[in-house]
Amino acid sequence: PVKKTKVKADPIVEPVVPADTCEPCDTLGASLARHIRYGLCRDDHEPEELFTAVGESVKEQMLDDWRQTRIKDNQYQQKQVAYLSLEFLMGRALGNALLSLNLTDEAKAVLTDYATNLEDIEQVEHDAGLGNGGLGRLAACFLDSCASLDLSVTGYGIRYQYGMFMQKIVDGYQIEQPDRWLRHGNPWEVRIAHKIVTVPFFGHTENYVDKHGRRHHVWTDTQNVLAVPYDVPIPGFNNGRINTLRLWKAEANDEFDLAEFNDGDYAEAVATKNLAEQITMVLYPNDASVNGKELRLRQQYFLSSASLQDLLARYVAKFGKDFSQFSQHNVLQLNDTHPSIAVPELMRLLLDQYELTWDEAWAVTSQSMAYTNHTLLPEALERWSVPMMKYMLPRIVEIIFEINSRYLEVVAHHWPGNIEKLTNMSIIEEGPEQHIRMAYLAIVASFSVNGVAGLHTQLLKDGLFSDFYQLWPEKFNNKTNGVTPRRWLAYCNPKLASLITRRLGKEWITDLSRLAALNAFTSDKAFVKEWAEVKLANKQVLSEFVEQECGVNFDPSMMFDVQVKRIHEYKRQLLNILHVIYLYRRILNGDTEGMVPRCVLIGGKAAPGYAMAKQIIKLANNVAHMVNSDPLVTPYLRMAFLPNYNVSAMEKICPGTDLSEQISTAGKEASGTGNMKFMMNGALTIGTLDGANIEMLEEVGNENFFLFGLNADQVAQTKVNYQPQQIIAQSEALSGVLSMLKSGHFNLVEPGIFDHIIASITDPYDQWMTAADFESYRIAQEKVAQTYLDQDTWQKISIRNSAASGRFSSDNTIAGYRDDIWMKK
Ligand code: T68
Repeated sequence: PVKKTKVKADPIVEPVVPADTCEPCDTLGASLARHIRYGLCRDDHEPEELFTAVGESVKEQMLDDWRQTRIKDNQYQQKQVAYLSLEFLMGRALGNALLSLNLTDEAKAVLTDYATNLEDIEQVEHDAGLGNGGLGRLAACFLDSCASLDLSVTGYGIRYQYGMFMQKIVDGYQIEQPDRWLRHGNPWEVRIAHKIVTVPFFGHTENYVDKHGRRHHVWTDTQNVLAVPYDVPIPGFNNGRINTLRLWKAEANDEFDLAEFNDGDYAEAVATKNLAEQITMVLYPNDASVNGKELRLRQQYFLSSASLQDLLARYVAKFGKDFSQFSQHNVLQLNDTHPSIAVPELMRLLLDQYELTWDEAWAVTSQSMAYTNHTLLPEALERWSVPMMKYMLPRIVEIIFEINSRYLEVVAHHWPGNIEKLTNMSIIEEGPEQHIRMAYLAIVASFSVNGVAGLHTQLLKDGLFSDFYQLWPEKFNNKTNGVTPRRWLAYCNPKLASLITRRLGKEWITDLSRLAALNAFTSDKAFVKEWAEVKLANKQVLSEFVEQECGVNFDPSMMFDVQVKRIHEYKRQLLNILHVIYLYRRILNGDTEGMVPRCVLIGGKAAPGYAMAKQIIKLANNVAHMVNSDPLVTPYLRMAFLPNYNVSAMEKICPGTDLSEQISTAGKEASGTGNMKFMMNGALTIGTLDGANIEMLEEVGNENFFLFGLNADQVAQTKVNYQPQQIIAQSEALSGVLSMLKSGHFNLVEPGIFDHIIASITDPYDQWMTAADFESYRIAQEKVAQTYLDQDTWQKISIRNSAASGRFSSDNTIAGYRDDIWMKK
């Protein structure tokens, strides 16, 4: 261990209490000993407590650098980025922190003194599941890349008491249970009580004109909620930067309790307290449809207001109330429209609190906001009811209407006399009840609007936002998603990482494009052999995990075919299940010629209110049951549904996967990011021309990718006169599968439960076009099998996939955000 020198305060700032008067922090080992002895307060500790002590001591190793980072960033030498997101799907922090701090070996050594090992301690950590899926995990990967690229980026989010629900499978059905992830405390967070801010709700507005003729707006009679920041350190990779993820917790302030206390109504007072604290109680588990609940809007405003007050206070401390420099020093990246209420909130703070004029406030706002869109699905576009918003946030609604009326003048000027354009582009949607179109609000106020993959951005420009693209083409840009190679290769796949490092050196960890050099080793027999051995070892680990979680035996000599992601019709887990049924029928019919033994793994959560997704889970479980219980079938085919798929499960899954299923209906998956994690870890992809699959295919080449299905244009054309019945009639395979399904083979004791699913496949209005792509999928799967039979070829393709994954490092993506959006002049 390195001996630390005394902490030196940065000379440019004077801390209130000089921190360099104390001894520097201990080594990890000494720190851990102290935490165990003096932090836990007792000897009979459970693994959870030991984990807490380890977490606390690792955090302690970051504190000096964290402080230095903060001091430096408060100088505003670099533009400050605030990444606003309702979701940060962080997963576990320990292993990642050790990797970033280069302390893994030291931690391993230290823990042997406690008759335990690092791996066991890591398993104890509860995932921070503060997100639904791709969008939340993207935010987490971005934080890692920002810190590793030495960018001053603060993540702002919500400290949900309950994260994403825990999924149990009972009789094949999904059961949701609360995720009490904070039960044993959270060693990574620090409560910063002196940075509490107050967020107003309800009340009404009054306005008056002062003696200088200026109009003032007062939002009064509000119910105020305290926003308490909990800071989480985000270490850069081996570079001394520790950024901050600031998560807000809602707490009741004491003021409004008082009246009730004085009236003696204790219970009422406590009830009000609960109401305030409800705001950050639970993450909404909908990943692809809006939940128009009032509480969700309260969460959005709470996050936006607290974060902006925090940012403005910091700015004012340095620059005073001259906001003309604000956008030079700050940028806000909105992770989808979820925090887009930050637009009118920033206007409100500047107008009402700092007394800027409208034009000044608008200049600040519109030069500092940037918006990322993550979906084209109409059901996922946020629209908030105006009456509801008026009641909850009256001042905010006034501001939105003012923004809209000024912006519609711009539209009218651009398209003179075109009333239809005004109606279509208005931020306010008319109807029996008015609604605010949050995406339009975000576009109008942002200097940058980006999609998350090439096709997705193109579809935004051509379709969903085409009017806006015509009006402001310069705002639109693409930023194809990426994933962090630290967590998704270096950490989760140590065997492959070590093999790569032995051949290429370790620079790939911060420059993933270097993986391209692996291509040179496809003709190196020893290397190919080692590559295959690593995969086999990882399959062994995954097999143990599947056995433990599902009670199904996955034989590592079989092909591991995996689809893990949220369950949604557009992602087409159904297509995958239909293919399993097809293989199953073939085996029952004795048609096993050329068949490759495979283990099919499906995992993912369904939104609790999404009935069809839940039925798909049930179908997967029932098919798995039939497949696995027939000894004539299992030599060729096995299937499992993995309960409670989450970040830490993916860390075991992607290294051990042979075939990655990315089979969404073209035009529906904005990008996908799981696809990239699999590719990095040497899985081959079977996929459609959708989202980032297109760019993956571009990188790796047609020969190394199993492409199938309609493209986005063909999907749109086919929709006009879609006749699945005809398609089914023409496919012997699909007809057979459907008749088996209809016969009740998989649901003998629960007749009728799959009728909806069956009907959806034959429905001419089936948006997801499962039947249309079945044959092409089946043929592509045949090709997968043939290729797999030739293991030498398969392993080479596997290497080429890893080698071609460099572009999908989130470092690359973040460099794009930095150059084109954040630092753009
Ligand atoms: C995903 N979106 C896209 N939304 O589906 C995926 N949460 O294609 C893309 O790769 C990823 O974002 C990152 O860009 C989501 O994950 C949500 O989770 C969501 C949607 C609505 C409300 C809350």
